[in-house]
Amino acid sequence: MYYKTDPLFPEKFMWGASSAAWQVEGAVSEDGRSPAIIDLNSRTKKPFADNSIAADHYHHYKEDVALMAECGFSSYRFSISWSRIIPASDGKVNQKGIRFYNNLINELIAHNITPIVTLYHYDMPVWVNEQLGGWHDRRTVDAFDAYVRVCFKEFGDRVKYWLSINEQNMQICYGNWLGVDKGCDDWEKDKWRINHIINLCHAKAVIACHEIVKGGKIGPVSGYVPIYPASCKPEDQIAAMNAEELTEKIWNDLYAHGEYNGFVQKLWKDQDVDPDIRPGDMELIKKAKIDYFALNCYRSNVAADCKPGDTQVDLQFVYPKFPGMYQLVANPYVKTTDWDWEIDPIAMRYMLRYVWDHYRLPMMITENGFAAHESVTADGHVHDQARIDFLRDQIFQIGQAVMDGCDVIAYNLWSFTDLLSTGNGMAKRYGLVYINTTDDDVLDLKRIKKDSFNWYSKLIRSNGRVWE
Ligand code: BGP
Repeated sequence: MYYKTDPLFPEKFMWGASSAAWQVEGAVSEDGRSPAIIDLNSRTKKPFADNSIAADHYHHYKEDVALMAECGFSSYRFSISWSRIIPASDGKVNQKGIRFYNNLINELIAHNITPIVTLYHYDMPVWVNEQLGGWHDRRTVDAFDAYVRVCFKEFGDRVKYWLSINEQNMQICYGNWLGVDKGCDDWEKDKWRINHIINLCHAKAVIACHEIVKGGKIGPVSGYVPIYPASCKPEDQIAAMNAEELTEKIWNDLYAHGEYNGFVQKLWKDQDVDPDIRPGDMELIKKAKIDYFALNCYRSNVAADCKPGDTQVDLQFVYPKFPGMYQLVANPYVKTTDWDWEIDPIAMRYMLRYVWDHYRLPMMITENGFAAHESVTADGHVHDQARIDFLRDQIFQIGQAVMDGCDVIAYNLWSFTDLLSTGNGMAKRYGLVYINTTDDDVLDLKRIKKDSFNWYSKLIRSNGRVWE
């Protein structure tokens, strides 16, 4: 529907930005933190920088929070590093890790910024992997439960918005890229056992949050890439539905309804997969009632029919084929970023409508943003008009979705400062604030407000009314 007026955002809408511990903090070996698998993974991404320094937020958190306040933030979504809190298999809590997050949370609250905390954002501690078998072994569920209970007890008096696991769907869909497939003989089958163990961890976190945190709310974080059919050919529509199931819906149905849906159960039967569901598991999952969906959305995809037996020729990463299910194809109607990500603001409205229609739960945007190669110009500024254009169009569509009737409670863009990209180092910059560092040289890590900082500040201080 086309509206006659500009969008109106709810009165208490939360505006802010998002980060993940391993991508922003640095200080990987300081104050008792032990290594995470993603640290090792990031070291294999040369010529990009690894995560040992990143944006050095660990040492700059006060300055960063002051800048957030200057911008007018009402929320900040960040993650806790598991191995900073529990660095070893003896399960002892690292007080220096607790102190860091206490300081950060207190600093945020002192500036009227609501903390939204992710418990797990890709950073499996090495000790959990080596000594418990990581996602392959159910002992990890207990270790995770112990970790999240520490977080709820230590921080739950001040943190009321919690997120369980970041992009479980992406961890399964891109297991190789994120290093989740380590130790698997047959990933296509093993991934469903791993997925089940992650589901148990998610359920434990939801249950423990409701038990321990007074007034606490919690939900999963879905990595969401809306999928359009390539044409009105009926086969393309079914292909798009298959893609939706295999990349998002299987997970979201489980979070919302506490059950594996019929599609995935058929798939397991067809492919002879045993996800190793044991007595009591589904009762636990059913008990874990989420309060909202957190959604990460950057772009969209297009799916077309793909016959069984159709084989991949090239472009496996960008346009993969899943014979008998779907294939991804290019969208001629949208432009792309420097990294070939579709620039599609309407995907945001589509996603919110879709998730609202299916689950009727409040939603918060926990990631959305524009990456570019950037540098400081001769005048000492970073002029990022392309990011402003991107954000304006995306946020406008969120407003449209709100007018459509969707219950959206927060928008946290990715990212406040530049930080380490999952796969493209410091070269892929997302921030409203430039960090003076490169993949080759750490430089002075100075914070420089980009033009988008000022634009976003005006928008959020007017609760989404001033767009210029
Ligand atoms: C999301 C992840 C983030 C972040 C973002 C951007 O999927 O949750 O951790 O990295 O994607 O991705 P990238 O850094 O690869 O551009």
